[in-house]
Amino acid sequence: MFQYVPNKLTIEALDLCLTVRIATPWNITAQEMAAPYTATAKQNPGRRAWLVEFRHPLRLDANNKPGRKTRKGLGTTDPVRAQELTRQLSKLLENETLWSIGAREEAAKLFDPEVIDIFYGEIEPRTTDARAIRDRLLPLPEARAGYAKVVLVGVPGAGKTTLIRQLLGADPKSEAFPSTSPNRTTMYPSEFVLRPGQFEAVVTFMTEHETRFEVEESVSAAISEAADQDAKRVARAFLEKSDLRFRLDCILGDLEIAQDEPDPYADDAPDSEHGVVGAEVREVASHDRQRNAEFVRACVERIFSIQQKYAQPVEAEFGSLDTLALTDRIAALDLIEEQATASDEFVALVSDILDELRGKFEPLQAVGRLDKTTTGWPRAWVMKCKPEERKALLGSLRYFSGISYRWWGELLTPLVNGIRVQGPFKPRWTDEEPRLVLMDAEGLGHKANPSVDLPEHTVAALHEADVILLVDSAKTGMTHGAAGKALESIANAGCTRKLAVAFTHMDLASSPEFKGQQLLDHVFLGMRNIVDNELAKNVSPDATRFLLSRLEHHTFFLGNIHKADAKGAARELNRLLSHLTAAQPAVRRPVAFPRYSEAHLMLVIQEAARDFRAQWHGLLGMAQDPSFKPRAWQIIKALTRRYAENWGEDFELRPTANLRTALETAVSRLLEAPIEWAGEASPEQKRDAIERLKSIVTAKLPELTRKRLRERPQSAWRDAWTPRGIGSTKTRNIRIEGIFERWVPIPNARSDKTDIEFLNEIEEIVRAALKDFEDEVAGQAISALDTDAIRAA
Ligand SMILES: Nc1nc2c(ncn2[C@@H]2O[C@H](COP(=O)(O)OP(=O)(O)OP(=O)(O)O)[C@@H](O)[C@H]2O)c(=O)[nH]1
Ligand SMILES: [Mg+2]
Repeated sequence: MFQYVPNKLTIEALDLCLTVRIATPWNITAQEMAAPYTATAKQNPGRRAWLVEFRHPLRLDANNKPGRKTRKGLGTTDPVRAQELTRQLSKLLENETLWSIGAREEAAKLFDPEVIDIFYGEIEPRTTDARAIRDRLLPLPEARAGYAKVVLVGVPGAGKTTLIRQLLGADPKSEAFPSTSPNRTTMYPSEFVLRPGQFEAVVTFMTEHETRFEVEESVSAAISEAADQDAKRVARAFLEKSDLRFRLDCILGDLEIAQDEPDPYADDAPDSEHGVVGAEVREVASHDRQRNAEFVRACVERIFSIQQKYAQPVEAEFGSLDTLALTDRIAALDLIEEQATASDEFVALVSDILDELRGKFEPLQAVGRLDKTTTGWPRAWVMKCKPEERKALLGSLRYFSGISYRWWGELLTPLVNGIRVQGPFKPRWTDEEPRLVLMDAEGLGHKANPSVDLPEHTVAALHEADVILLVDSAKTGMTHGAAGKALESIANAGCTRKLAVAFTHMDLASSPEFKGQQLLDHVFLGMRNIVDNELAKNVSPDATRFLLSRLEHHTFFLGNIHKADAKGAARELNRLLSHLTAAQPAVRRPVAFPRYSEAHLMLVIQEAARDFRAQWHGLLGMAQDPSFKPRAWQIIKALTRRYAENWGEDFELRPTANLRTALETAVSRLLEAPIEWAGEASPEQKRDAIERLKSIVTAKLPELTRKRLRERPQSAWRDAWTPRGIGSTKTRNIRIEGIFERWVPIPNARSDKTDIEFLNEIEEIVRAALKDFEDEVAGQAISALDTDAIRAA
């Protein structure tokens, strides 16, 4: 039987406890585990849609055993069809030879597509294929056709989306699209194409599998909160995830119906009524609000009852939660959560919530076209319309991008993972019809960690862009840590030549001391100081000079852009527009190539590995580091689950991004310091060569870090996730440190094979880039010789 040992357990004793605990009565029994896999058709109470419940042999449960309980929609309301699909799934579950992703094609010959989606959808590698869906349904115009691609980056609230509204000519009052607000607003990639012709839009959604993961996390966070019997706090934990990203309240509505609640997100609520094509959108009707609130209340009640049921045996074992010391209370809550989340009641509640979410897509059947999976989960929403139907289109799109409280209970924003809109958009302050692709994304930095490293998709966007427009508010003037970090990443990625900066909020920045040109100089000087302090130290003085000289000509000062007429900003907006539309990348031919020292490479990698490891020693609480404070055990645990199950990087802790950034800094430092040059080159040509090399090498680093820290150690992440109960936090941290020790070793004189392998992988990338570059220079020289020979002939 499980022995309760207060505090100070040794790790070995802990592992023993965990093993014994697995046999406690509230875990899955041996009989259950041995039972053959089978599927059962079900319906959630009060719903017509059929579901199927089964244990998935390839998914691990909380005890790291195969057979996670899974409940998925069958995409039908017909009982006969539901029974037939369930019978087929049972057949698949009987046949062990089909239990692998490689057997999918074989299985597809034997079973209906729904069955294949249900079984294999749970184990498919998770890719960020939403962009691919958008590219397929509405491809971006090519650069050849004269479309420059502008990527906007900046901290939340900088004014990126407000500037996009200006470029689209979207009226802030009557159209209010895309959504803006003083809070964190844009949450997913949004692409806008200014192109003559019809309006077209594609919205892509999270998969059912991803949505279930988010809902599970929300319900499980609420279960942890439920110990204190405070319904409001439980509802908050359930409806608002701590990162404010997956907000169930937007979709489900709130617990309480506050008709006159002041709207905290005022900017996206247009003044006038708006409509969707063929239907009218109004505020959520009061009977709908009532129904939504009842649903949320029922969920909260079910969360309390699950918590109570599973708290009982744990409290009987440990003593009442109120009386436990902090570490024991944490361990007890962890155990309760584990038992609760493995229970039938939990699976049923999550499934019910997913049914409710699925129902929220129903009104959209009337407008546009919903592209669905075989089991009926929406994959994308597509709409085309004439130029004169613009208002209606933008009205419909607000379902997917709005956050206004007025529409809580009907919005789908948290389920969206990308939007692309194309059409004859045009700013009000010009007669031109610009051709542009504008790419907006989530603000940089995280609520809990403002100086967080850039996510992988942002780095990919930097490489893809023709112009990188760093937007910042003149009120704060780049003082936010993430803005400086972005500048540094741009310089390290060799993308300085694409950089431009737009300061917004100039209307709020003026003061009696600073007006007119003085104000512009003041704002520019603020940025200059940051660049001087940060970049000169972290990149190189030469790279810093280059970046500043670039910004002297490519900084734009904008104010009042939240107003339709953007009073006073027209001239500067036009200057910015000309810069964006003219931004086709110049083709630069290399004429000389740099040489580097291998010893230097070894030193910069050593430094990068040391920085990364020190950062994580701090985050895991293994060493004191004022810049990287220890993170809560729940956050570390959530991270291990994300890596163990291969979920995306949208989380406040991102080891892969940290390693990638450390390596970017390292290779940038190396490439900035050649020991010699082969061939004659001017300072500008040398600068070009270094920028090119940095761009080629850093573009390869995301793959390297993903493989090292996610793919290869995936089972080790699972081992780090599984510990539960007393002392598990320490065990988990030790296991994570073990992963880093193995995959990010600090090379030294006693380095072994695995350390050398790490060095070699990076060296290989640098070497390949240098070789290609050298070949290109040689090719140039040969073609020059040929030209001379032709001339001579
Ligand atoms: N006074 C004034 N307000 C502005 C200006 N530009 C933007 N704003 C306001 O600043 C707030 C933030 O603007 P957003 O465009 O939503 O900021 P964002 O950079 O897209 O932020 P995220 O989506 O959270 O990353 C909004 O309330 C805008 O109305 C400006 O030039 N002057
Ligand atoms: Mg925004």
